[in-house]
Amino acid sequence: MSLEQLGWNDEFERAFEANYGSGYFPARISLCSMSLYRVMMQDGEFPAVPTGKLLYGAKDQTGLPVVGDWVATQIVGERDPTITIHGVLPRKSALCRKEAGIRTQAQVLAANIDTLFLMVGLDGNYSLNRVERYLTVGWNSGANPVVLLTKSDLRDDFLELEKEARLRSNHERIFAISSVTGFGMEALTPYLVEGMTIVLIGSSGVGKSTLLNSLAGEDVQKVQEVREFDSKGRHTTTNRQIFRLRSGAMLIDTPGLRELQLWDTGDGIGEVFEDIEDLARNCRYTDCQHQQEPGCAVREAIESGQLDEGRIENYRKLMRERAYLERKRSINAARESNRRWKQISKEIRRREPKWK
Ligand SMILES: Nc1nc2c(ncn2[C@@H]2O[C@H](COP(=O)(O)OP(=O)(O)OP(=O)(O)O)[C@@H](O)[C@H]2O)c(=O)[nH]1
Ligand SMILES: [Mg+2]
Ligand SMILES: [Zn+2]
Repeated sequence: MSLEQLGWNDEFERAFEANYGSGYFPARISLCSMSLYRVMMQDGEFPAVPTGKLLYGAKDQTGLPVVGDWVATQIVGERDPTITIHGVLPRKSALCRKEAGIRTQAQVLAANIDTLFLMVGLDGNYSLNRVERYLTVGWNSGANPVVLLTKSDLRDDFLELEKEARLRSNHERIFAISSVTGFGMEALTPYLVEGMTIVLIGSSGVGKSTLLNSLAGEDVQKVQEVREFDSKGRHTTTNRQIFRLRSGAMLIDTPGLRELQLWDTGDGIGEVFEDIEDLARNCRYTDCQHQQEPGCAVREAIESGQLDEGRIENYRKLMRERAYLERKRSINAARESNRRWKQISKEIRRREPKWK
């Protein structure tokens, strides 16, 4: 298999070039499960281990290899050769979220992806707010976000819901599909092209592994029934893994997410809520909160029925989340610079000549 078929391009080649002389080979991470890795290279797929230097030298979590990453590897040992991972090449795209829980840390879910399949189930848990949230996070990844409304066979109004979602989130690439009846699958064909990488994102039970199996034409991943009473999944998939389809496209199956919180403070919100931001330019006050202020163009649009009330509420919620995240990050940054300063002053004191 050629590296191009695995997604290699000129940009990666340029970034890697200097390494060839020193006995390193490029490879792509195909499986990431706790600290267990597998890599794909010209000769096939093999287990690989990151060096201690890479694991403990990384400045934070985001420096560690994730599924989809291109890495510099070496083959060590004669009789029982092992592949070691020495470094991660700059990513052309990365899906990042705020790590689940209370810590303010980025978590990279997958790297070097061309297309995101952001999956939202049309069953019991369906929510338009989730579609907007996923799109907001997705826009910041650098990959092309496509929303799949799954399990369209479970309700009759799926076409209306598809239309409503497209309208409300200002996004055309939203498709209702069913892995059971095959409905809507042709919409995915343009993305399933040789050398392209697509990642499946969504909560547990939404049907990520089922879609993968259906596109692969065989059962490559285990799937499990969702809980009857609330449509929640059972966290069946536990690692992130690349599967190559017959078309040559690479599909990354991932474990279900409990939450997809914003991380990048890029302009994902502006992309999804462009209409609101356009309207806001006509508000009388530049810092208008669109609550009760006079001359508020956003409220006017809601009152005239031009803008959905739920949409503005979700917009506010995501903006609050972003502001919170920015505050937390600047506190963290201040702490870090404090810590470094203390270290430096300690060092200076240590070096100061002792006169007495
Ligand atoms: N009716 C219907 N059921 C579906 C569809 N796609 C998946 N399912 C069912 O949903 C359940 C969960 O599917 P999975 O593919 O395991 O879900 P997942 O997103 O991989 O879940 P995790 O691995 O836990 O993150 C299974 O019982 C599937 O048969 C669909 O299009 N229609
Ligand atoms: Mg799964
Ligand atoms: Zn306003």
